Amino acid sequence: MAVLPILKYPEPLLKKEAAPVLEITDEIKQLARDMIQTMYDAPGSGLAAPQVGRGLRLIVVEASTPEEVGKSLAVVNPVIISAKGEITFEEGCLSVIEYTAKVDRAAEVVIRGLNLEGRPLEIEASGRLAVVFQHEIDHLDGILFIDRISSLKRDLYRRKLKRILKNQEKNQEG
Ligand code: K1U
Ligand code: ZN
Repeated sequence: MAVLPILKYPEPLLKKEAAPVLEITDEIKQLARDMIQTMYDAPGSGLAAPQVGRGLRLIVVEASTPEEVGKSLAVVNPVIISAKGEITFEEGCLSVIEYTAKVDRAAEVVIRGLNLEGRPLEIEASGRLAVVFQHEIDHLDGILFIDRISSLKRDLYRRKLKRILKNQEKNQEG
């Protein structure tokens, strides 16, 4: 298993729509394992293949209940088949540095997809897990949580990011 580098906004690959996985090969299974390790290493509670530079419809999520810590789940070609209710949740993203913001999402979702054995999966999620699934599936459509906040907040974040990157450059120059 390997920890993969995570692409950071404004990397253009993060804005692209990902392609369906046509066959669950050993390479896809290895990618899913590496994504799980990368998610735990970050640490994060989810990860989508485009975040590690692979334009494929594959996500992993940390699906633990308080009783079961460290239970992760990989979903191939995930689709939201139903959504209801509303929740406002403070989101972060491993690809969006030094920023969190409140985002409105559906409070309960049902996700369909395939597991790594190619068997159909149906997952009912609510609360934080529902938010993480929606956030990860957005990544597959090239959507970041900062695309779901006001343009004013997004502009403020872009300015903040410019300052951060400028300072990073300065510090690297010595
Ligand atoms: O897609 C991602 O970048 C992962 C993202 C998932 C997410 C979390 C919370 C709300 C919406 C989406 C993250 O994991 S952000 C970091 C995070 O949640 C975390 C940080 C420290 C410990 C555990 C989790
Ligand atoms: Zn994210």
